[in-house]
Amino acid sequence: MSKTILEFIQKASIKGEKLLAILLDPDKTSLEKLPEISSKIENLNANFIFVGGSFVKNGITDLFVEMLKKHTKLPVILFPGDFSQLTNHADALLFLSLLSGRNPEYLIEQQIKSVPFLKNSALEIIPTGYILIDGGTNSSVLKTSKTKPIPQKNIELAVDTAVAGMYKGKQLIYLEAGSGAKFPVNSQLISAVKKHITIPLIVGGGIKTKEQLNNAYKNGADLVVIGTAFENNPSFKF
Ligand code: 1GP
Repeated sequence: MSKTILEFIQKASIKGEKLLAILLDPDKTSLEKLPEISSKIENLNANFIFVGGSFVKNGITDLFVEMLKKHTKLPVILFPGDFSQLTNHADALLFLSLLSGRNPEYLIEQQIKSVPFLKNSALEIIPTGYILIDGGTNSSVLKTSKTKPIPQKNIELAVDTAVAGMYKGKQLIYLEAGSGAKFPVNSQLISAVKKHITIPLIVGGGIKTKEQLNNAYKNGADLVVIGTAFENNPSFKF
């Protein structure tokens, strides 16, 4: 048995077992629907529920996760757009640094602002290097962070950014094409990054079909995150 969520992801990555997370945005998911949504997520054999978004209204994540936990046994992992989205009702937190950007607010300021909360919290904190790749849309990460994504073609820069993240001590690397991306992160980029890191790789943004999901897995994603496709059609089968 893994003691922590990070350990569970690390072991799966070593064994080549592929993991799935469904992302719920508290701003777009009504509390009344949580029982139905939770059972649909469990039917998809997802491993985790991620909760977060770029523009979530202040304070609603706490109640959202508290209610969600009443309806699911799956671990809930916070994937916050900012420090106001922290809650002790979750199991773990992706402690994100936006390594592709050059905005200090998302490299270190938000992280410092989260400390007064985290100092008194039992949340598992998972240091995560977050890398925004151009998904062909003005994603909300791009708008909020006011940073430029790495072009899909610039594989070398994506690899070097991921490796720098690993050297800095990140435990996970997250390649993000942005929610609702037109194009998910391409195969060559995923496999090049995977080849150069020894920590687990998360891939998300714009994955809408089973084929795209399997493609991300085949090229080295250990954990894939799906938000919009599930939001638009919770009965969708991956
Ligand atoms: C998680 O932002 C993504 O990495 C989710 O993207 O909403 O496009 O699935 P989608």
